[in-house]
Order: sequence, then structure tokens, then C-alpha cells
Amino acid sequence: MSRTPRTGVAPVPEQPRRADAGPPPAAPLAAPAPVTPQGSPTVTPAGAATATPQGSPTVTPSATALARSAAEAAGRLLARPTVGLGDVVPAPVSVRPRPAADLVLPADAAVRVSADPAAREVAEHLAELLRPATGYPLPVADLPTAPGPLQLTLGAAAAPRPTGAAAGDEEGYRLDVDPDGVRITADTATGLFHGVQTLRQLLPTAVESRTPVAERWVVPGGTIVDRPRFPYRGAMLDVARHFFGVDDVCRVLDHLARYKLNHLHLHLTDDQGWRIAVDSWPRLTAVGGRTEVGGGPGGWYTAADYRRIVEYAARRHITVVPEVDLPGHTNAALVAYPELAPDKVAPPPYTGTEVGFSHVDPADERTYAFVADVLGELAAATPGPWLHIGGDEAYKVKGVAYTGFVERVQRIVAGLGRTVVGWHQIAPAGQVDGRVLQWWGTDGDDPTVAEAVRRGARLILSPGNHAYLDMKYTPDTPLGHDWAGLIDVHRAYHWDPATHLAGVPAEAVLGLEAPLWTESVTSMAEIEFLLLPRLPALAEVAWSTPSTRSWAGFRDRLAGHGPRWHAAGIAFHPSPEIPWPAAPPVRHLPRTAPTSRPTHTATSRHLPPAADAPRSPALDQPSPAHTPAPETPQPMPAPVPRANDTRTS
Ligand code: TNX
Repeated sequence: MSRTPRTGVAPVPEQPRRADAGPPPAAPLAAPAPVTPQGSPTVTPAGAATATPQGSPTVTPSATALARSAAEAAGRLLARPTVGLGDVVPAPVSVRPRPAADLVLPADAAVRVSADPAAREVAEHLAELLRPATGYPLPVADLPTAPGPLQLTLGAAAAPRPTGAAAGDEEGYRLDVDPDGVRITADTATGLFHGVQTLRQLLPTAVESRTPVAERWVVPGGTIVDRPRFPYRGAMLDVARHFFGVDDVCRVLDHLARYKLNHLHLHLTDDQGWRIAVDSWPRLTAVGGRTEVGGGPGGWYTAADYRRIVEYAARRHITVVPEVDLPGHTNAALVAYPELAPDKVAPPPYTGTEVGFSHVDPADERTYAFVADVLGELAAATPGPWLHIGGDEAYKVKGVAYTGFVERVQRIVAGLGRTVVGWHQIAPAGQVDGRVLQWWGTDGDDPTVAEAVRRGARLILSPGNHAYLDMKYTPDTPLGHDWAGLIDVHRAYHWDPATHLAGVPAEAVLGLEAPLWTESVTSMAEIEFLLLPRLPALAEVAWSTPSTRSWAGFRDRLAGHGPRWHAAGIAFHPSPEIPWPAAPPVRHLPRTAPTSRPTHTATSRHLPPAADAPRSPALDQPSPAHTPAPETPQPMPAPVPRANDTRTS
């Protein structure tokens, strides 16, 4: 069986334009000198003089100068946005377009921000997102009294609450666009960050380019007021079945941030490998980290690696939720420390995909010393409030042996001042304050879980048949599982966490999480293929109020993201459920320095890289000046004929 998902290679025509969009973009710029709208060549003052073969000096303008002059020329033309104010995923609470109030971002724009360190970081992030494609310098400066074209304001007074606002206020924001500028206001830096992600989606697709593009940077006029429905909006990456390095995890964090997800759960340990260094038990990684499914080399995070992940996440307002899966799923730990095994004999390393055969010894005190050491070190390295203790599929630890074990581990976590999260199998164990069950069942009726909720447990919903990102889209999806069914984009979209589980009140539901198990996933391209486009569907389920979302609206709004992912070098599944447009031609400005072909830094063992291969492993890092781009932009996956999709909800 071929394991190559369709990432597409066919050339595509120009993107169809929205009916309400403005005139077509300016003509491509000729290298080396840009051309004015009147057709006369210009020489960019910032350029460097070189000699032609004939010996006469010409000027090779810098990419930045070219972008600026192109934008200025373009700004003289009538500019209208290519994106509508409502074309945002996840759908905002309220959108009030003012078509006469569009903004053209000027080349000399500064990002003005309230004098607050966290807000300033958001402003820097915005500038870093916009600089590569615009080529504009976008300096970040404190907020003056006079309005500027990009303004981030922190403070309750600045963010009037929509009526009835309650949960989610601290992550909410307001975005106003008029011809003078974009103003994002929020109570918190997190709200500003989400507003920045919205602004990014309102700019033309070319904003995703990592090199300067000739474009009119138009933002549609009007006002968006927005806040999330659920406070916990997450995804999980299983780095135990196959190991993924720090750069890959950061790239996944970028995808989460784009869609306003705020938790990344890392499944750090399993039968096939132990992925997090623990100083007091060094063989966990030295021995237990060297294996993975299929016999590959495995790997693990050092303390410094983990810190990088946590910090990268924090800069994107994402909380890392580390999981140590106990008492089952522990073969790798038993290989490293046989004293933890019930028979005190080291099992052979495991590189298959079965579950439920291994466990630590719940009757040995040494096991609890181990758990306390591991969770203690992990808590010290983790700024977020959660510690995930697994608890799933420990088939050989039954009855009170199991509940007694879970209760002791819950107490260890509480003693560390953290909140316990566990897969819903821990439901029968006694309640500790604030504990959270992660429900991964497939039929919305689970009396044991409903009873645990009555005793005070809260829930994160990961229904296997809606939220599992390792399920196949269709029977012929070349990777993934199907034990919980097939999950196409509609299925990922079509459910409601608040009403999903019988006997569980909406107030007990913290939100949802989309797990990506990696038994069959071995590369970044494969991760992205399974993540996109289902992750934005699940993000909308978690963020948007039911009254603002519909399948028909979602698929239309999502369609424009295909060209964005393509421009950013992100692989995705071109599901026929979504009316993808063709990729717009990206008009890269001429280079100023020689570049080489992009290097695909992610491990890709089965799939070719995305058409426009990832050029930096983490997408939203400041782009180094030499970041290469392909000489000729590669085509987007062939648009699939618009499916006759009559599903409306
Ligand atoms: C079930 S969901 C598991 C994992 C597997 C996954 C594959 C859960 C808590 N346990 O061990 O990787 O199915 O889909």
C-alpha cells in the first residue's frame, strides 16, 4: 500500500477572486528594477551598485526597498481587500464590516503598543509575522497618543465587553479597522495575541510568504469583537510512539496558535519510548529513549529542549500539558528500571503497536518514589497548572489495585500544587480537588464518567470519533487508524462539547482536545496532513459560539486557508469537502543574495515534503535574512472539484 497522501502537484490557475474584492493585484515586478504603474522603470535608492556585462553600473535594489516602492506604487491604485472581514477561522463572536473603511498598510508603519512587557512581546510577534512578506521594517514602539496604523492597546477600558460576556473575557479582543489603521484592544496580552492571529487572516494570502512579495496590504474595514466559548482548547502530540524533535513541536505550536488553540498536551512516555530527561532516573532516557515504533532511533528532550518548547509555547500563549502515562504504557521505563516491573525482570524493548500489556508494580513502594521523582521534576520544569498522569488501558491492573494506584498518584500531583488530568479510565478513583478527566470514548453515554463529574470532576472532551486526528479521513487515507471510525472534516466539525456526554452539564466541560497518536506517523509532513484541515474545524468547535458557526459557512471560510498553508510551505490534506480555490500566484521580489534550495529539516520518512517545502522548521520564528524560498513557487495541491455538499450544519 502506498503511504503517500495526496499533497498534490498539478499546476493551477489564478485564484478566483471574491465577488466583492477589488481590482486584480498589481502586475508582477520585473527584476531587477520595479516598474511604476505607468510602466517607467525606477531605481531604488537603497540598492547596491553593480556592473552589467557591458560595464555600465546598474543598481540592485534590496528586497526591502523593492517591497516598499512596490507597495507605494500599489497604494496609489484603488485598493480593495481580497479577504472579507468575516472570513476568519474560528468564527468570531461579532463581525461588523465597513466596506468604506478599508486600510492600506503603509510601508513606514510602526507597531504601537501599550507599555507592558507581555503586550510588547505580542507586538514583536506581529512585526515578525508581517516583516518577511511585506519587507517593511515595522519597528515596535510605545503607544503614543496619536493613532498609528498598527496599534495594540491593553486595558479593560479599551475592550468594551459584548453583552453577556462571561467565560473567555480574559482571552477576548476587539479589532477595529479604518483607513487610519488597525487597532486591537484587549484586557490581556493573550487577547491581543488572538487579535493578531485574526489580523493575519485578514491580510492577503501573500502575507504567508517568507520572502518579500509585491502586494497591496489591504485590511477590510470594520469591527470584530471576539472571545472564546471554552477556556481549554487543545491538541495532543504523541512523541512516544515516534519521536519528534523540538523544531517539529514548535512548528505544531505555530499551527495551534494560528487557530487560537491554547494547550499542547505532550504524550511523553509509552511502551515504545521515554522522551523526557529525568535527572534522578537517568536510564529512563539513556535506555528507554532509544526506541520507537518500527525500530527507529527514538530520541528524547533534554531539560534545555523541554524549556525551549515551553518557552516557545508561552510566547504563543499556549500552555504545555506534559503526560507521563501510568501505570500502563510503561514498557520503556521497565526496560530501563526492571525494579519497577511486577516480576522485577526487564522486558525486551517494544517497537510494535499493541497496547495494554505493560505496567509498573502498584504494590511496591519504590514505584511511588519513582512517580514522585518523575512528576516532581516535570512539575518544576512546567509553568502550566496541569500534570497528566495517563491512566488508560492498564488492563492488567484491576479493581482496587488500579484505583488505589491512581489515588496515590493524584495525591502526589496535588502535593506538587498541580491539577491532575487523566484519561477517563481514572473516573472510578476518588476525587481530588479540580481533577480533570479526558474523555476519549465514542458513544456519548458513560455513566462512570457522569458519576465522577457529579463528584466534582471536570472534563476535556476528545471523542475518538470526532476529535482523534490519527483516524483516517476516508477508507483510502494512506496513514492513520480507523478503530474509532473515519473522521472527515465534517465529522470533526459536527459536534458540540457542551452536550456531547449524557448526564454531564455544560459547566463541567472545560473544552476539547484533539489528540494525534503517532503509531503510523513518522514525519512533519504526515503530522500536517492529518492535522490540516481538521485542526481548524476542531478549533472552531472550541472557540466559536454555536450561533456563529455552520458547516456551510465554515467550509467557505476555511477554503482560503489552503493557499495560505501552501504559501507557508505547510502540507495539508486537500479534502474534497472544502471548496479550495487555486493558489494565487506569489510574486516574490528579486533576491539580493544568492540562495540555495530549501532544506527540509523535518524528518520525512514516508512523504515528500509539502509542495513548497518547509523552509524553517518553526514557521513563525523571525525569518533570517537568508531564509531561502523556492526559485519558482510550486503549485498548490490541485483544487478538488467543488463537492456537492448539502450538509448545512
Ligand atoms: C488509544 S486514546 C490509546 C492510545 C493509542 C490510540 C490510537 C488512549 C488514551 N489510548 O494508546 O495510541 O488509541 O488511536
